[in-house]
Amino acid sequence: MLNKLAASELVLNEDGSVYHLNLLPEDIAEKIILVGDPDRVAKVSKYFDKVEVKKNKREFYTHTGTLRGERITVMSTGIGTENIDIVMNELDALVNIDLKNKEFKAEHSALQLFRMGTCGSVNPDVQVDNMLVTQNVVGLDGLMHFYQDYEFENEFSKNFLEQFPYPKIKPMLYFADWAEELGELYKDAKYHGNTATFPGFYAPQGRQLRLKAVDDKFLETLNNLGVTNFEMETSAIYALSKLLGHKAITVNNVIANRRRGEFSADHHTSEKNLIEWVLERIIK
Ligand code: R1P
Ligand code: URA
Repeated sequence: MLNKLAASELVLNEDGSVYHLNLLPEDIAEKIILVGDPDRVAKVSKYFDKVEVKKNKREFYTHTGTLRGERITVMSTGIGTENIDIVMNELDALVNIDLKNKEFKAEHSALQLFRMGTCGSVNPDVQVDNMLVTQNVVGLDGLMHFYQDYEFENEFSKNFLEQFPYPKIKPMLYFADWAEELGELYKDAKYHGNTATFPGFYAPQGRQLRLKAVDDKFLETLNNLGVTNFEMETSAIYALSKLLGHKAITVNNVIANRRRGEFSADHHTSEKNLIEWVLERIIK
């Protein structure tokens, strides 16, 4: 009885689906592509042989079907790590919790998660319209402060934490421990970078329209500490995957070079290239 979850903790819809994603266990594949933009879901699933499931609620759009005979899901997460908190916990509930009895399953199931996103580079030499796989990620968003976290340290994290000069922000670092198993998806990426994940697009990423950011030199400072690119989801995807026992990797298309002030000349074509590049490498 003790591990039976209360109705307030594991919230379900009337049809028994998980509350925000609006999905039943049979609606998802083991291989899941996560994209930020809800419009990107149909742009991905149009390559599937067939789409069997189409469901949505709020910003969470899901299509499941087959590609070259293999079952696959593509789902939008919307923007930000607070949405990733929902996506990761509800995806995990779909495979590791008996939703009818609200009890943990005895056998653990691991999902394979591929974030297919966009990012801005802060290394002047990292060029737009290329694929960047996240090797290490610096979480500057704060989500993981609310979980009992896992200890992680490598050369990059040690150097980064020793030199990080903003005392009010507490970074949490993670890394891609799945990379070696990924073959071409990992090897063929033009860049293997250190990604910083932020809780915003403007001042948190050093953008100043009418408001000033804390530091004019934010981009240079992070780049000098080894950060290659900025986005808004990967820290939570890597950390929660590790804690929940799933495998995750992020491939971002670089659409902006912040140091050179450049934006992709044709980000629609760039997005199409990203989709085709990833699909070709995750299903043979
Ligand atoms: C900001 O424009 C959004 O774009 C990036 C950021 O992480 C953030 O979600 O990723 P997506 O293109 O996957 O949404
Ligand atoms: N996504 C981000 O979060 N930042 C960028 O600069 C580009 C895409």
